[in-house]
Amino acid sequence: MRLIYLADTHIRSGIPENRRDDYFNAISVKLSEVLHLCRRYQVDFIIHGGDVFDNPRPDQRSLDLFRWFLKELDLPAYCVAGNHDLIEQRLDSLESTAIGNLARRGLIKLLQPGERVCLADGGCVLQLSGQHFYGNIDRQKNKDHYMVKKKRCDIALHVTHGMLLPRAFSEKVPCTLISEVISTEADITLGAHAHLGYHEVVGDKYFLNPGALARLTNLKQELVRRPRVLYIEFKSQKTSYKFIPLASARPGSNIMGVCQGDGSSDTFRD
Ligand SMILES: [Mn+2]
Repeated sequence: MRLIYLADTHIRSGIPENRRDDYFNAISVKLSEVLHLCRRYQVDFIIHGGDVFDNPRPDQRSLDLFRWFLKELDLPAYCVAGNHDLIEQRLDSLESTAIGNLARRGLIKLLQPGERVCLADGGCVLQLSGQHFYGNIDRQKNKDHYMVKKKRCDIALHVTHGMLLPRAFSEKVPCTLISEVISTEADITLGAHAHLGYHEVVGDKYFLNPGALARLTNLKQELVRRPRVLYIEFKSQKTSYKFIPLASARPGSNIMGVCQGDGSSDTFRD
């Protein structure tokens, strides 16, 4: 079983405040490259970690782009909702959002809280689960939403859209530390929301976030970060993965406006 994971595409037709290129064209080209990678690596499905759109009810051009991507992909697309996919960060708004609509039409499959999807292939049973974003997800004392239990599977993979981080980013940004969720039974936890990404291995547990496909924040790290996706392959005895930088992503210095913060002040945006 092979998959590609991408996150935080923030599809929108307007130009974000920190960009000075044709943002819509940039995200279109990146999605084309993701399609190319899916074919080259012969993946069985993709996972999107949320913030598909920059807005819960995007304009037609943005909707058309993502629908084109799904049609060309022609594979199952599992997804969790990000904060930008929800109205006022309310999980009960999901039904009336663009990704809620795509799920109703069977174009994407939302990984609903508490649900486990079992996929079996070549002697490997994969358990797939996810957690949508919701307001205050990172202020809960109970970290259960970031954790999952394994049931009759070889590998468990849990996808989350929240501020899961190896280290605190800023006192002003609520987060959940990987050390707080280390009792999860997920072999791989896929992160989103934290746009700069991370790669943490604790014992035999992997916490992987390739970072956002879109560069939107005015953090100086965005000047040097290359957007990437994560490729994972499950075989009966062995799981392997690699981050794949997108060749089509232009250097940050060519596309970003003035970047000044390093995240320690309130320059952070997700
Ligand atoms: Mn985001």
